Amino acid sequence: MSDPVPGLVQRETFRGQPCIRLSARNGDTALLSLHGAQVLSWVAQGRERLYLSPDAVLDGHAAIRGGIPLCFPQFNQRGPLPKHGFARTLPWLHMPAGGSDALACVCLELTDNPATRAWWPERFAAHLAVSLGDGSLRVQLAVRHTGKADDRPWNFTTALHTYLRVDDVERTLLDGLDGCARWDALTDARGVQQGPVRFAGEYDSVFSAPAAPLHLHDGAHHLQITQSASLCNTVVWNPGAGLSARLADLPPDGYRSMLCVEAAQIDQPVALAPGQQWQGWQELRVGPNG
Ligand code: TA6
Repeated sequence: MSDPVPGLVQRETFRGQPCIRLSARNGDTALLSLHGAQVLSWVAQGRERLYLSPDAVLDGHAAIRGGIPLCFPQFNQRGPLPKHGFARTLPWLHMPAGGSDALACVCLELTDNPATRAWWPERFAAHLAVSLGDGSLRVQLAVRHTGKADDRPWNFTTALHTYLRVDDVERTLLDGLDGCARWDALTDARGVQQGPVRFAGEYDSVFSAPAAPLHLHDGAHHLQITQSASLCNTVVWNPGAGLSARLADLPPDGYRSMLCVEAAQIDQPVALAPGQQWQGWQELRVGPNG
């Protein structure tokens, strides 16, 4: 079922949920759910690049397992809010997109409302812009303090919690974090990454983000991952077989087909005074071998 909107942006219902499909003339597409402003699919050069769990719950309430969930205004359980904040479990509004040189783009908005104020009293406007380039996908979050001039500043943490599709995580290699500070969330150990990251079992680490792009090598496939300097952390997560079996919305072997590489701001929360705005983005780009 589709309800055409001018250009390369169409409304669509996917598994019962209102979504927006971006289609570029080169054949690349992206699918974005209004629930959570969550990218669910990105097809570039004929290949799906994101992992959406076949057991993901799309009921307009639950957090959706896969794609690109947005964690805001709290990462994980580092604060009093629900895990990863409320942005991923609320409906967002489709906004007219401004001028862009992307092949196709869309912008969604979430502003404070009774549901957000029940958890968090702050006045804010968040905009998530998703753009398709030639072999690339860019997701940009902008957050503004919309309170009155004499309101107090507030803080937030955030992550673009990207689930990348891989053929086999145990044969996948993530390059570019060599020399970056690393906190291992599983063992609470701190250190410095040596060489590329490989995966054999559950993995959950927060790195200081490198200035240069990361490179994901998945067999013959290669993806370049870049994030804005305003996002100072990179999180790498794979649940491994044990946690995969315990997560109700992931098949027991789901961990094999996914790797989360997240552009995040965690260690140092962003502080915004009234009228101030922050923005951060992650860009995925298909490498030379596709
Ligand atoms: O970003 C990694 C992480 O914080 C992990 O610790 C793991 O819990 C994951 O996110 C998924 O969280 P979720 O609430 O979506 O199950």
